[in-house]
Amino acid sequence: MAVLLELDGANPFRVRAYFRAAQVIAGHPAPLAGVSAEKLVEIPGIGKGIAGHLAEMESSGTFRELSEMRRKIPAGLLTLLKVQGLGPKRAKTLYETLRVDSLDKLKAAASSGKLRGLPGFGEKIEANVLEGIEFAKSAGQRMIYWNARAAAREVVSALVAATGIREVCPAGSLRRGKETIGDLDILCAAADGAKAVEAFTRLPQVEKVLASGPTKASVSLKAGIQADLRVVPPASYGAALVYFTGSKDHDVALREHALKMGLTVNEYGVFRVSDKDHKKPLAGRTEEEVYKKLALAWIPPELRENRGELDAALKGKLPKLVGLKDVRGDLHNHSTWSDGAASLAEMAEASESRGWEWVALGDHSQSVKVANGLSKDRLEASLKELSALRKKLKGIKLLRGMEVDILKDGSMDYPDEVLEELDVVIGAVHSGWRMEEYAMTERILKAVRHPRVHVIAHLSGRLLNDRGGYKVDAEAVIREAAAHGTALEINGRPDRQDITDVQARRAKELGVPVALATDAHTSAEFDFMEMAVTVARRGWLTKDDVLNCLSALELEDWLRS
Ligand code: DGT
Ligand code: CA
Ligand code: CA
Repeated sequence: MAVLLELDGANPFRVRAYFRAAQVIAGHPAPLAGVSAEKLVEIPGIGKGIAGHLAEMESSGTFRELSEMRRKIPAGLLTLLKVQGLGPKRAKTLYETLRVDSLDKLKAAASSGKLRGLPGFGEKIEANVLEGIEFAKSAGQRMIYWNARAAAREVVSALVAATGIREVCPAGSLRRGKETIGDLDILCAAADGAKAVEAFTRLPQVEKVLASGPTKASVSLKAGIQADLRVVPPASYGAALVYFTGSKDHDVALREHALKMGLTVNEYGVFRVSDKDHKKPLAGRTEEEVYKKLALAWIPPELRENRGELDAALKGKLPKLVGLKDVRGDLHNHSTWSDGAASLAEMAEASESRGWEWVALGDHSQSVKVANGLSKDRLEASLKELSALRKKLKGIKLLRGMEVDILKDGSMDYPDEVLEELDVVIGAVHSGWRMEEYAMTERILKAVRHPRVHVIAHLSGRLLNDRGGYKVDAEAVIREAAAHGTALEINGRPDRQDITDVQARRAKELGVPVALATDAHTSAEFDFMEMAVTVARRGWLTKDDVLNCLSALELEDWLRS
């Protein structure tokens, strides 16, 4: 509403009131659904008008004024806002002066140099806009892994329930754990393909059947992603699983490797090249059997990207990948002391009931005002609370961690004597995102070198399908981290997932310890550890590469060192 009002040239105070309300609601620790209007207006930033809108939204999903504004403002104008560097003011200028209301028109205008002369623009902004367009175009088309996995699980269990067929498995990029997923590829072993296809196309999760045949079907799901089903005979289930898990590059490399042995491999099995009609499969029932026939160890799906996994499998040098069960604690999360929704006590108890041996309970530092960062005094108070919790909870080692802002000049958001009191210091950038790459890199390098900083968190600042993050020379950071024994974090929030799989592998190569983090803001979000583990596995990490696999004593030794 605030954005639409601003685009409409409304009174700035009115615009600000909506922005503020949105911020307050997003940052409010507890859900506001079901809260009465009288209680709502007690929250600073929420007035009577907005409380009324909220009530309307609860019953109808929207409110009258918003629907009206949506009709008034061209939808194309909102698309422009997806481009980094274009706020409502500039978007409005573009629309009013050049009649730009789509990304294509924007691209045409920017590439022909028409933006630089407009009020509020310049050559630099024009260049940023061009760069931002490509990202905006691709954003939103692929689904974030975590959501795709939830959709796939629902479909798989419904299909199993409907047909009684037990061998159903999501293949494709989902099985490989890629950060985003183009479509779901569900593989099913059954003698009667038609029966499985029919059950699949009739699932309540299906929005529309796009195609269906005797052994395969394509549908779009209500969850907002396409799903392909393939049904294969049980005797070729393993070969089909290899084929449809991919990646395509892995499959191609596998076939080339097979040919050198006088073998061919396809979705039906492994055959001798001389067996032209593919009459006698040498393997096919299971994946293990297929890989074994090709003189390879079974390759975990997360590694199947043709990044050296065949060679490693051939030499028996595949890494023993870290698993969720190797994780003994979390290093980065938030409580109600800052912008989390659960108290320190709840977060501690939830960690203990997960069977973790230790947990570093964290929050935001003072400068991060939007996230209710802790002043020194509030930090002291939280430390007292934690000491009391330590006496109560004997089953888990409680540490105090903080996500400390790396300020624009590269200094930390607390003085050293405050950092001294913290068990785990996680440095992260939350402001000044538009910095040049070299300046941002210097800023972060300074934190990497800081003797009291243990971990650098979310190194890119990106949000998948939303924003591209800031510019930083990640290689320089990884090298400096290696030199100073600073760890780098894999953030398990599904829309963050940074550092990436490739960067994690690079970190491992240079001996940089990797910290897995849930960045949980509720106790349920400790589940995101699994997301972080998936990225770690794609980065070839073993438990020796990951801080979270240390025992409490080992971790404390490492933190001290
Ligand atoms: P996505 O859906 O874009 O996230 O990525 P994938 O890897 O799931 O790709 P998708 O859905 O097009 O295909 C699933 C798997 O099927 C892929 O990983 C390998 C196999 N596959 C699909 N198309 C081809 C193809 O044209 N050639 C070969 N060799 N394999 C293919
Ligand atoms: Ca796919
Ligand atoms: Ca597909």
